[in-house]
Amino acid sequence: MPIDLNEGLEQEPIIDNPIEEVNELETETEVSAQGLSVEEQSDPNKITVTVADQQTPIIVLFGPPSCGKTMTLIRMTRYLSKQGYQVVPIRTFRPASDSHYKAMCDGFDEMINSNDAATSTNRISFMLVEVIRNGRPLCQILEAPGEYYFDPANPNRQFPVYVNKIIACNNRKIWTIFVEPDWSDPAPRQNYVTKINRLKSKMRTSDKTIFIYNKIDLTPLVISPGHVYMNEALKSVNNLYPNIFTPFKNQNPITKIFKKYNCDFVPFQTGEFNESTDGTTYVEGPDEYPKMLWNKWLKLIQG
Ligand SMILES: Nc1nc2c(ncn2[C@@H]2O[C@H](COP(=O)(O)OP(=O)(O)OP(=O)(O)O)[C@@H](O)[C@H]2O)c(=O)[nH]1
Ligand SMILES: [Mg+2]
Repeated sequence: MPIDLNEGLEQEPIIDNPIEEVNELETETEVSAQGLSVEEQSDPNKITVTVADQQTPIIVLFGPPSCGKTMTLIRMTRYLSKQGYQVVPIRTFRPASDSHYKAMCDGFDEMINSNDAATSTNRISFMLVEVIRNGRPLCQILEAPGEYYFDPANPNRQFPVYVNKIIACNNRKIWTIFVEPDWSDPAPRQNYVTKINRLKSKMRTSDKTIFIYNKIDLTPLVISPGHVYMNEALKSVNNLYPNIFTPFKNQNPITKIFKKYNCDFVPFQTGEFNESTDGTTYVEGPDEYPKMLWNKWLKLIQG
């Protein structure tokens, strides 16, 4: 896989966003912490979603519970807002009766800017947002509970209907597949690789895949903020998740000579998480990481 070590690594001043207090959102007794109704919670096949815009590519944040999908949405939203993009929740994604989703949309900006990471990730649990520049939507980003993509306790579970609906919709997809430095037991990682294999067989040829190595701060691979030993990072993922890149091998007899894999790879850090008696405080990580990811996404969005 060709990797340019210097790509996206130019230094930029890091300016912290002002931290705003979050207004308490109303919690409805009939919805779970994930914003699902009791019926949806007990049977995920009952989860209903609507993708109204069937043109704009969808970036799917795909990964197991706790790998950092919600924090990535938060980090990318903060970064893109600073760069002059608008990141806006898509209100039609969930049924109008879902008051939790409406509250998430209403409180989105406050949640994004909260330094109370734990609260934010509990509240942003299942959302479709769009990234807009000069009035034009560039992409949609889907953030959903990890257990419906891969549940380590139930690794053979089929994708629920709504995931299959997203897979089948006409929009081009940028599959952003999360990996992380350490799950101590290798079995779930192997099962996750199997799940990715299954996902790959459902992807269209126009879809793109990028592996995101989140929590890179927990590895010894960081040279300086945003600057990572890339070949070692790739090797480390391949060691932790044997054969994870195999389904993405380039089969074209000509192009495979200079492009071994049909996927991309990026290291990432959403931020620093400090435990205190008041809970977890979130301080966003270096801008170099969201900059690198956004550049890769843009390239994949454009084809
Ligand atoms: N060290 C480190 N920890 C991280 C990073 N990103 C996320 N975390 C930790 O991982 C936890 C889970 O992150 P989330 O974004 O909520 O994970 P998720 O993938 O949305 O999880 P589910 O919603 O359960 O599927 C956070 O509360 C942090 O403790 C990172 O870049 N570095
Ligand atoms: Mg989440």
